[in-house]
Amino acid sequence: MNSLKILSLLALLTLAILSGCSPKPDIEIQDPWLRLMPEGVKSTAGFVTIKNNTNSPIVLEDVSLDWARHAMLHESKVVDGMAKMQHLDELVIEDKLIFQPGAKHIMIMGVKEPLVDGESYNIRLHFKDREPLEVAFKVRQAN
Ligand SMILES: [Cu+2]
Repeated sequence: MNSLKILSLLALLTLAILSGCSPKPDIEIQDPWLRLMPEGVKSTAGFVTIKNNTNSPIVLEDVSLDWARHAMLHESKVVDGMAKMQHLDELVIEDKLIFQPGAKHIMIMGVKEPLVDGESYNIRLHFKDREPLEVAFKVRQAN
């Protein structure tokens, strides 16, 4: 092995080590998805896990999108045996925030065009004192 090869190997190794140690993003997005609804249904819900990698709370204040009339933060609850949905003003994320079926979700109403299975649609997450984060949510069947 000549010295040039050794040098380039060393460079690659350094790069691998450096990238492995690069800091995590403040806000980590995991598995964003949208529930595929039957034809003709104009509302749906989005689900995602948002991880806070900082040492201080991050506040999710609102959600917005262009492909439906309205999006908001909701929570499903059973009150006196009845399933109800409640609007949430803002959500404080200490460690992580999980949106999932039957619990907190991004409520989407007035979908303009039918959503296509497997396609992605953007939703902006609005955090307090931060730039909005545009996230691609992928349509799939709820199981
Ligand atoms: Cu809802």
